Amino acid sequence: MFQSALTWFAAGATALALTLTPARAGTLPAPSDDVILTVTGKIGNTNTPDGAARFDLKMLEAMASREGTMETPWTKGKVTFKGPLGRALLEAVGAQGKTLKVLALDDYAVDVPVEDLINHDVIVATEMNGKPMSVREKGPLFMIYPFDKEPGLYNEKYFSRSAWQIKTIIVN
Ligand SMILES: Nc1nc2c(c(=O)[nH]1)N[C@H]1C(S)=C(S)[C@@H](COP(=O)(O)O)O[C@H]1N2
Ligand SMILES: [Mo]
Repeated sequence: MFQSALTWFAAGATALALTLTPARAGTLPAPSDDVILTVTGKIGNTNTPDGAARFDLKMLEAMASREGTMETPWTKGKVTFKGPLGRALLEAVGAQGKTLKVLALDDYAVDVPVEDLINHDVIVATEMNGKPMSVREKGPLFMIYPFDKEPGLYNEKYFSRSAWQIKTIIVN
């Protein structure tokens, strides 16, 4: 029993290490424009003296990204979301934790397992239908699960993790 739990844990840790390739410490450039996302907590790469990783829109747009056309509970008809893969963001900050506390401008907060971003092509959407989202349109950043590719994610569990108006992510 103890043995198998250990083996299971070791296998999980290995899978995590293999899938996430953190950028090397110190390789995160400083933002040159308005900061729209701050990442803190268990991260290896920072770009401000207070130990945070801060991103402007250009920095997020430069990351490995995905675009998907899908229906969501919050939009009318099919819409196309585009943005950096959550995985790419985790790698950029050198994330070392297991859970993300995602905080929004409206003070909504939700815990998102790091595994979600490893196992699914979750994006931190910066665009809807080819345009940035205003705060009124649930921007500037909206956590979008790949409902187009994985219809099994279309349920309340993942809806609640689909935070909009994201401003801060704490890696715990
Ligand atoms: N920023 C922000 N994101 C959010 C929420 C919110 O209140 N604020 N509600 C969450 C919850 S609990 C769910 S189930 C879904 C859908 O919320 P809705 O049904 O109120 O639209 O969005 C999630 N994302
Ligand atoms: Mo909810």
